[in-house]
Amino acid sequence: MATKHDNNTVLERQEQKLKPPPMYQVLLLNDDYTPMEFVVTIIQEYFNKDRETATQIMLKVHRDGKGMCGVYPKDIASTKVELVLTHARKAGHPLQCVMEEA
Ligand code: TYC
Repeated sequence: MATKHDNNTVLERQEQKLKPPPMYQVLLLNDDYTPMEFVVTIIQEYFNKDRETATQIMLKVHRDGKGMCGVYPKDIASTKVELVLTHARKAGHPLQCVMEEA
């Protein structure tokens, strides 16, 4: 669309080029050592899931090797990964948490 200005110049309106920000999935990965109960509480605490949903996600990770806990903008996803890893290491568990573009 074009807009006529007072001084007779005509400015073509800029195309809208802004895309919505990319979103990131946060995934937990399976391992043989982290206790199931610990993973369930991590999912409840950091991904705001109720106990039943957290248990389903944990079991999916246990069965399939990985599972999605949530989808967030980049900085929030990255903060969740760091918080989960810090909590797991402090507790002495090798739990792995990663993010990937959705
Ligand atoms: N496989 C683990 C066990 O049998 C449980 C587990 C589930 C570990 C999910 C990590 O992300 C994980 N104790």
